[in-house]
Amino acid sequence: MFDSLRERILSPIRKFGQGGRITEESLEEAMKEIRRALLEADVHFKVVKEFLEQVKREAVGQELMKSVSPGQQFVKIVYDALVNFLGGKDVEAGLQLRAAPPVPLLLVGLQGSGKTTSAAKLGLHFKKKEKKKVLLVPCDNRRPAAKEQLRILAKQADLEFYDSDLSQPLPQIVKSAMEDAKRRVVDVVIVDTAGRLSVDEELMAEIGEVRDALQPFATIFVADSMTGQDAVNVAQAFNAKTPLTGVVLTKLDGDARGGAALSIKFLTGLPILYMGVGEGVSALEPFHPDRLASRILDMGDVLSLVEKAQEVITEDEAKDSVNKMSKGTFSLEDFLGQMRMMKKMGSMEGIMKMLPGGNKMMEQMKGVDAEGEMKKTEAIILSMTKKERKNHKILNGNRRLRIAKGSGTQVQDVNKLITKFEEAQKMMAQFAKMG
Ligand SMILES: Nc1nc2c(ncn2[C@@H]2O[C@H](COP(=O)(O)OP(=O)(O)O)[C@@H](O)[C@H]2O)c(=O)[nH]1
Ligand SMILES: [Mg+2]
Repeated sequence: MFDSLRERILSPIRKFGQGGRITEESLEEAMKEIRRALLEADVHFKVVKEFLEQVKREAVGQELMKSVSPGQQFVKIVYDALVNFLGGKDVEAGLQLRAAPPVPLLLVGLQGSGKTTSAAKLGLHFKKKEKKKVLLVPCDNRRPAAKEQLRILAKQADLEFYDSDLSQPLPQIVKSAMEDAKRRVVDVVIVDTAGRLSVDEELMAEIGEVRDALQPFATIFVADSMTGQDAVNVAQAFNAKTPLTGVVLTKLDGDARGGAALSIKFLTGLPILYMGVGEGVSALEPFHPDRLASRILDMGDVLSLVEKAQEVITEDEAKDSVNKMSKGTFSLEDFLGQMRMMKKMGSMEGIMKMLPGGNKMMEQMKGVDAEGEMKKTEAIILSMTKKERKNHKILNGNRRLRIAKGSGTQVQDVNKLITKFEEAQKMMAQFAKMG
């Protein structure tokens, strides 16, 4: 996510770290680099200007040039500016459904921005996180395949589906859908609409009609982050005609440059509510400006990682694991268990990137096949007997040779794993003492 922006912003900051003090010239130079980084990330020039002014103001106000650790202080200043432009701190992430059910939500946006996918993602989100019963309503009468697409997604996410008769006028469809929603006693109704390749009068008029008939609790603009500033212009055009509530920013898993994310709130006043991070129905996250700023500056996003972990690990499993760590009875068997849980959380790369400094670690590990290493580790541990897994101390030369053969690896691979495991054990014991 935002890889190139991250590198471009961090490189001048890293230079500060080495040289100690900051001079007027080195600050100027860093500001120039950040300016270039933002423009290249397709951030709107007005936002770039304002962003740099904020950073400059803070740098002067906090007497950065007299500071003994200007690098760290500067990172904090840039972090604060990022949080500010991504939407500010202390905002509630996501959409709060404060209305009597069934709560109607309307999704609008250009063609291909991710509306239909986001309808299902949002539905699954409300179902999983808030135990809501959700009805998906297709209202895209332009592309016949869109209805089927939504039906399939509804099935994947196990959500209710309204079988719209798309030969009917759209306002009629949404009214009947709301009637049906009351009968089925659903909590949330999500209406997917048609998009165009660009904003046009007909599209706006049509959305206006649907809106009047549906009276949505929220009208959500779905924006493709890959389109950068364009997404912002379109959001502005929509907002002028049909007041919007907020934005779902999609495709942040791709090589989006960050321009849309950093510009949209400042230029339209609309908060980013959710971000799409993949094609699957569960690839949606509530948008936290502070967490994203943290990720951009490679400070990690441990909070999101913990939330992700909570989705795949039961509380008992987590407690058990912590317990063993603190008692120093954490064995290779537990190590294997942890590795398998990590696998459930997604790719090694995805997890690493959410750790502080993770992007830098990834950089250093370039060429190392992390998934392959993990498979190897798994094979080695699986080739051990139960007794060996419980107590690695008994692993003498003979046993190691047998394990290497059994797992199709080399003795040095086995040795390396044991050393790494012992280091991990030591570290855990230390952490346990600290806590
Ligand atoms: N990688 C990625 N792809 C997405 C995301 N959201 C949507 N897509 C893909 O973008 C394409 C268009 O999405 P769709 O929901 O049909 O857009 P619509 O025309 O606005 O309804 C599809 O191939 C989706 O799978 C996302 O967050 N990440
Ligand atoms: Mg669609």
